[in-house]
Amino acid sequence: KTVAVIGCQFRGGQGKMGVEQGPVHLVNAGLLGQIKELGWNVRWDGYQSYEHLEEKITVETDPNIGRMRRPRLVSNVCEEVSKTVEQHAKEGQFVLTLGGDHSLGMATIGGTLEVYPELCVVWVDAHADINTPETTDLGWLHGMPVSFLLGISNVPEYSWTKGKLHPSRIAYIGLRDIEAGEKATLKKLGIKTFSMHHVDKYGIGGVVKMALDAINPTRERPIHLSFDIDSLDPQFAPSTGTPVWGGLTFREGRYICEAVCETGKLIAMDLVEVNPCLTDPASAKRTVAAGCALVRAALGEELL
Ligand code: DIR
Ligand code: MN
Ligand code: MN
Ligand code: MN
Repeated sequence: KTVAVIGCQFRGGQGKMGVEQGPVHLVNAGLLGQIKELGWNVRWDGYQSYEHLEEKITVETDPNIGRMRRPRLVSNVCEEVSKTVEQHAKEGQFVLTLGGDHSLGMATIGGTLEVYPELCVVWVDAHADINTPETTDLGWLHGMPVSFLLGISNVPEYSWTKGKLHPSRIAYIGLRDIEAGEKATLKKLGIKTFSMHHVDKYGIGGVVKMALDAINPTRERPIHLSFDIDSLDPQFAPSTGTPVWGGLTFREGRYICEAVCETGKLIAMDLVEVNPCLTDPASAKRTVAAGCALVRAALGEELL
């Protein structure tokens, strides 16, 4: 068993410096060695820097499309990442993408969907990331990837996103900061959403079971886990661009990874929005350590 690890040094889907440093910090914390110790062959795909695109696509050549900021840059980077992910998945490798911001979700899931059309998605996040160019408030693409995966955002520059994900094949866990337009979209499409309220009410074990029962009732479908570190409460993951109080405990976050791994159907994971530059070093270190532990759990680390 081989895991391809892609270090996506990309921050263009949001406005804060430093999220592009997430992969370096995760790797420097020993993540690749930790994965090897779990018995995986690691195919490190390297740090993917997008400077060649950043140079070509400047703020001047990339004006807003509607409210979308840096739309061409994000599209070009994500299209490239999508091909990389697809290639690794095609070769039968587990694909681990280290972000970078969550606009990358349209790339990673777009890539795995090409290889696994029956795919379902567990999206762990404080946010639903389902804004469209019409509903987005701030215009950053990291709040919009799911809308492109579902095909409800139609922008010519994003025609490579095929919109093949069916709304019944995605479930959210950890939600607590959703905009009005997003709420309307989630409701209209009947998407399975488990907010922190549900985590409190049913416990994380119940929530993960209900989520999988909804999107993967016979557990036959391959699963892509897209994990935004801001799903964790800021006390466990302070170093992220948009922290929101009242989040998952470290154990709840890790339980999701353990339970999804236990299905034996997990074929890809994204760990995104780790921004080690936003806090003091100790808080950054804590956030990175939490991220490494989540990945290990998803890749089969058992506590006992
Ligand atoms: C907000 C924030 N809903 C947006 N989204 C974030 O920009 O659309 N996602 N931070 O992770
Ligand atoms: Mn490669
Ligand atoms: Mn997100
Ligand atoms: Mn988020």
